[in-house]
Amino acid sequence: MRVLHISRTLPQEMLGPMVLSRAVKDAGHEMKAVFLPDPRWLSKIREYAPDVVTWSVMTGSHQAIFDVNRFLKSKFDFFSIMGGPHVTFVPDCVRQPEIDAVCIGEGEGAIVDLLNTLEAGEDPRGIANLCFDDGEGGLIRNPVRPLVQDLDALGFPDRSVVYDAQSLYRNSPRKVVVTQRGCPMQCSFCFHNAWKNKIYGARNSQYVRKRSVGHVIAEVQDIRSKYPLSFVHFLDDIFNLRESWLEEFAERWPREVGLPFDAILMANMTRERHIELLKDAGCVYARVAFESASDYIRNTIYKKNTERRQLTDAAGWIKKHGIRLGSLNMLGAPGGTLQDDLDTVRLNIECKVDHPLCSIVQPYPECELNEITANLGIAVAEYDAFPSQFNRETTIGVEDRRAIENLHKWFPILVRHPKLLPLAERTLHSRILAKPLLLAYMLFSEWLVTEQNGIYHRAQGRKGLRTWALLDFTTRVLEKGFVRAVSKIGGTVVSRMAARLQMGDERVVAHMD
Ligand code: B12
Ligand code: SF4
Repeated sequence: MRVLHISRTLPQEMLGPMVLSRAVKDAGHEMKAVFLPDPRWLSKIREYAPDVVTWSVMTGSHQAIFDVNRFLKSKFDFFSIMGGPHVTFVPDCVRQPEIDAVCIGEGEGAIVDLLNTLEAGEDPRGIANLCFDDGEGGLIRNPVRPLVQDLDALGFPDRSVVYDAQSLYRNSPRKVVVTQRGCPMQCSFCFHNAWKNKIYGARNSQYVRKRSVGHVIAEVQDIRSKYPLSFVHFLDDIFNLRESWLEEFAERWPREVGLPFDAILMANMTRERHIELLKDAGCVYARVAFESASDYIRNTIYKKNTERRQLTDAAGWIKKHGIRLGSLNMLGAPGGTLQDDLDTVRLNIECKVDHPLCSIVQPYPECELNEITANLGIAVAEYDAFPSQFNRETTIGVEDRRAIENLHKWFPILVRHPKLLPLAERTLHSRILAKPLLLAYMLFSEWLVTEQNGIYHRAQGRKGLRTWALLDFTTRVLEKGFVRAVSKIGGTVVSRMAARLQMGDERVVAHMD
């Protein structure tokens, strides 16, 4: 069977279609991908004539995907299947006649069973993990198969499916790698809690899985033998999850790979020893999720189970060992106040965060935060109203909405330039300043990315004109400004450039954890 994965060009390559493609190809089928915008997308689809079209769906971009799928269904004949977090939690969308099936939870086994069944001309409606419209106003929702326990047995993700279709990802010297699945924490705003408990009813011992260090290293060596690679971005939600794993990784990585990398750490698991190991292994940038300075918001609302002291300790050790410190923060919490959010700015200032990343909280489907916002009477009415852009506006009915949205734009600037705090406080309620602040936020975020690029260059020992910070910053800002100005006219070249320029923007890492 011929499978085609269709996706928007996102700020970084996606592993979902790569792992699906590994399973699809190992089972003897074919898989390709198309990334939008692509002026030749329709002719590519016509030439390839896929039997099955796959989509990965996140809340916020779901409507656009449903629309494109509907359009394609009116032109071509294929079986359409969607997977990923949005449809896992909102499978009802399969009632739309153009969506033939949705996959709940992990998809490797389900997609292979589907292809084999369709090829044999049999009825796929009994396949585990898949959900169908029953034609009578209800759903056929099959049970999920057990979680994949041995991640090494899945093989390496098939990168060619993505890199052959989108050269921006292939040519980038920075590649994403994941070493685990699952998370033991219970954070109310994160999909893990709902995925583990509501979808799988799993214990942490089944849910939290790690690849062997040898398998990860072999994958990175394999990538390096085929594609440009000088920096590894580990996607793991908690890189310091298991100390014995970290010890082995830190011992082998510098000898067997020797590339600089970045990672996310969980403050309540972090010891200074972890930072020493990471530093020795080549970590140049580590992010810690602060979320909120308020103990009530962080632990009662967000359920991070993390003391303020654990945040400041982890941050202090990262700085002490000369690693760039990033923080992840969320403003506009249900039950929180503007003062709580200003305290979060102050906590970041106290910790001297180099790369402060901030979003405005969104209660995604089936996450516990929805129940919390519903109990407070400020829940999101419709997921369809979710912004598809990175969280820059509030979707829940919090007080001081305007001020929180303005503070979000000020956030990275204030953390790096605390003297501006009194000025910022005077502007928070201003409506006229909203747009200029957004512009300042975007420019400053570009500057943070420039600083980050500088670290990557230094870690590689690179020198020369293209490593000059001011030049890097100016070139990217001018290019983006130019693309914005002329993109209204449309055109192939501009679309391509716009897609390229998304690479490395602040959203790449901003929402994670
Ligand atoms: C890396 C990452 C990104 C990257 C890459 C996104 C991507 N599409 O891969 C970037 C930075 C671009 C990104 C952006 C966003 N992200 Co993000 N991201 C992640 C992260 C950390 C890892 C994803 C990953 O690679 N997992 C590993 C792969 C192997 O798993 P997977 O993609 O889930 O695929 C498996 C299954 O879901 C399923 N599957 C997936 N697709 C399909 C398709 C078919 C046909 C089938 C059968 C099965 C199937 O099978 C796969 C293998 O088992 C996750 C959190 C996490 N730990 O998973 C958040 C996460 C997916 N992101 C999330 C969000 C909210 C976003 C944004 C909306 C943020 C924003 N507001 O801008 C955007 C949306 C972008 C988009 N349109 O896809 C949420 C999604 C919640 C939801 N209800 O939708 C998550 C779960 C984070 C969270 N804490 O809740 N993200
Ligand atoms: S927010 Fe981070 S620590 Fe919390 S459950 Fe999600 S991945 Fe785990």
